[in-house]
Amino acid sequence: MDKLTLVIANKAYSSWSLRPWLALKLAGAVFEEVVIPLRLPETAALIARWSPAGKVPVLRHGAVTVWESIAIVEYLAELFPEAHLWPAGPVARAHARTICAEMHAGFVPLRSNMTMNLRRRLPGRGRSAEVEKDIARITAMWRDCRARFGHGGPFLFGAFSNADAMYAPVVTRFETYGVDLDAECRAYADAVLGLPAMQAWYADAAAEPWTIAEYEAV
Ligand SMILES: N[C@@H](CCC(=O)N[C@@H](CS)C(=O)NCC(=O)O)C(=O)O
Repeated sequence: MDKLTLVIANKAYSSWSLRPWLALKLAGAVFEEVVIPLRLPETAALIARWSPAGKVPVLRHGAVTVWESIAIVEYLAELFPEAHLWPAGPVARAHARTICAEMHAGFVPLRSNMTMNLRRRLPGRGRSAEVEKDIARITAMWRDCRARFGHGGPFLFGAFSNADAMYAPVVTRFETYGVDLDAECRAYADAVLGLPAMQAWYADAAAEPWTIAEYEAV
């Protein structure tokens, strides 16, 4: 197989980077990771070497370049069919793709008021009425997935899937901002947080030398 490189940003802050990184790890892929720290004078030029869109994550696979987290996890599902990054069966698969699209396109209040920050604990911060609506929608969605599709394991569709990769940064936000979860959602969050790959990402985030004042000022 051609060489795989995933270009990402700070592990402490970059929720979009975590998603395809986790999918790659859970697929058992061998890949090189390139971290470009955000908010430095050279950031834009470094990202431009990899993608004309000016954002990370970017996946390079030989001559192929894929950007946008959702497109990357789709590509990974094709590249690693044995990893079953989409659940089996058209109904579960359609549902998984739908909630991934909902995540990719939406939850703006949650994303902007509860920014990802793996090195902080800020219980109660950022909880506007709009954010509460996002939390209610996401936890209802998780409960629904677990009840309808989750029988084969602890994740949204039983075994780990791209849906878990897309919602992993929401799990970390609920940790950072101390969102109380019911037993079902707590068990799901714990399953995600307990993944060795998630623990490795947290450890790397803790060891990063960069601090971005804008993301610390929530
Ligand atoms: N819709 C994109 C969002 C990517 C994005 O916003 N990435 C941020 C980092 S988390 C970025 O590259 N920002 C560039 C910058 O701030 O210079 C995706 O799903 O991949």
